[in-house]
Amino acid sequence: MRAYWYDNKPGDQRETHDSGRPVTEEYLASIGVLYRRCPSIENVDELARERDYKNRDQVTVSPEAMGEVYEDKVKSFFHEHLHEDEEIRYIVDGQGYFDVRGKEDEWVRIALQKDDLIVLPPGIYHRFTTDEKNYIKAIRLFKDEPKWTPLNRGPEVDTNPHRKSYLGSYGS
Ligand code: KMT
Ligand code: NI
Repeated sequence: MRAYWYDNKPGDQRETHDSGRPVTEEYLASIGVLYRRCPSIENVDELARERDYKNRDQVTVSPEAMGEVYEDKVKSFFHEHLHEDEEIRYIVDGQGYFDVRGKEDEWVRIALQKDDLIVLPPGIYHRFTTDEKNYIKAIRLFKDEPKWTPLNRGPEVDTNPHRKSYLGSYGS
């Protein structure tokens, strides 16, 4: 895992967009984003037990796995959104970027690779993209039924109770 402030320069979302300014794991924790390196699936099982997760699935995001819808999928993952549930992702293979909003509403880019696990709290605005290698395999964990409906950023979602509760816990 490597985190840094996004450079906001034009160019494909899959480029690194590294401003050269690093972001620490402590900063991520202060906005409710938890990082764990899990060299073994048992580490993931343990965390799932602790947090009462009962289900999971595995997805591969790549042109080979998705065919002609790949480019559209990658664009749709990159729309800024939030969820009413926690989002946990464990990278099994390949790599990709999760961008999350920092306290001043600036993008933090979190580069994840094999064995990296990330917990995004409910209500945090974020987006996802593959990198220039166009390949990631990840396990998605969920508590019961998947409630992954992405709620795209806008005035209505800004006043969603889960958004307000997030800002109450982690807002500046
Ligand atoms: C997400 O939350 O955007 C995704 O599930 C993308 C695929 S998981 C790497
Ligand atoms: Ni999401």
